[in-house]
Amino acid sequence: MATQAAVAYEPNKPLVVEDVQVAPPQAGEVRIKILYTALCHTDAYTWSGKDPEGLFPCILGHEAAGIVESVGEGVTEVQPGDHVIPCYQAECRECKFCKSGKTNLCGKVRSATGVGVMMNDRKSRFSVNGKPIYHFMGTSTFSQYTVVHDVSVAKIDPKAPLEKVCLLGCGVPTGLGAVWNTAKVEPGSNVAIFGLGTVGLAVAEGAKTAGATRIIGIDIDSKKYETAKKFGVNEFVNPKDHEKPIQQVIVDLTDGGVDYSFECIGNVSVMRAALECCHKGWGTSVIVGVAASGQEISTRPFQLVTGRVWKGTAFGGFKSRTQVPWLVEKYMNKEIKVDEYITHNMTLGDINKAFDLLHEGTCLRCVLST
Ligand code: NAD
Ligand code: AHE
Ligand code: ZN
Repeated sequence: MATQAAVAYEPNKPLVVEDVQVAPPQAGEVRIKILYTALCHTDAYTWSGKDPEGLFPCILGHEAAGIVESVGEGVTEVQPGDHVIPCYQAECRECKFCKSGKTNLCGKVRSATGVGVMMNDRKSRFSVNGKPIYHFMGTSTFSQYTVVHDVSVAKIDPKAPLEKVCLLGCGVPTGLGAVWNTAKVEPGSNVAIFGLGTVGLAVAEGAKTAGATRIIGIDIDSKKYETAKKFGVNEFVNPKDHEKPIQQVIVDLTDGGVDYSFECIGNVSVMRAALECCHKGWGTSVIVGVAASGQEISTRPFQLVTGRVWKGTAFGGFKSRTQVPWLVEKYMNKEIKVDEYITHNMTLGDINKAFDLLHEGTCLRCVLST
């Protein structure tokens, strides 16, 4: 079928919204009519050319919701008409990873999603004038139709508003899960959050619901504090207001360091600061931000010898097909925020303007209708 999609032909060159051919789903695949897609900073990161897995031309996008249009042979868990959220972190329930009970990472299709193709024939389902266009993260949601693996589709309550719950495809679950699943923050803890974008705010919300007492937001943009208060941040530090390194500022503020810290920016120097502001003996720091190709983290090993723990999280540790529907129910029951992260609404045709907005301090999530 011919459909409108935003194609990234080269790093940083404006996306071209044009007619793209989308092939029918093959065995184990699902074609989805995407109705709403949000933009995440990871899309901007790959578009910038700094993602070692970034391939061009491609169709970016991974935070979306839609309706199943058709399914390939052997697909049993969804059917046309089902309301779904595509999941960049698959869940096959059969591989070594899924069965381990130790991780939400899935091994079934990752070797294909990392190189922009589908597992079956290692080819793309997208083309323009007969030339293939790469998939992205196994989702490619900046398109009116996309094809994904069946293990990458979460079927959700059809009553859920797709223009809101599309956010449950990435940023909000990542922040909540970083707290609930990866760090496992306990009541009474003190927490430091570096970076108060959508992911950092969702960490704050997760920390508040987990019963954290002090929730310290750290951002180089002081305007972020006002919004962050609504998500649970109750103290704020702008590193630019201090001469001392930010880790020292936080250690001094918290009688030796925080119980948990979260890096939600993608900056390796901040990752170090986030680890080093943790309390000796037990403080745990979780890396959430995605850092550019070639970047590396460092610290004195003594930081770990003396009991600090360094961790990372992908999609907040949530098992996608099982837990995204559960998160949708939590939203429907008003137990988690979603609407509050949506600051802008636009259309797919305005996607380049939406990316400009993403780099402005006032934009959390911009939802595009396709
Ligand atoms: P964002 O750009 O909206 O937020 C980043 C915030 O960090 C901004 O408020 C900015 O002012 C602040 N900031 C920048 N430099 C800073 C510094 N040196 N010190 C303190 N604050 C600073 O981004 P987002 O959408 O919230 O995403 C955050 C990161 O999380 C990105 O790297 C994104 O790629 C990543 N991410 C990871 C996962 C995952 O599964 N691990 C999922 C989603 C997003
Ligand atoms: N290709 C990138 C990987 C970036 C990355 O770490 N992605 C996160 C999700 S970010 C969503 O906004 C993730 O889930 N990683 C685990 C995985 O399997 O990709 C790079 O830098 O190489
Ligand atoms: Zn994302």
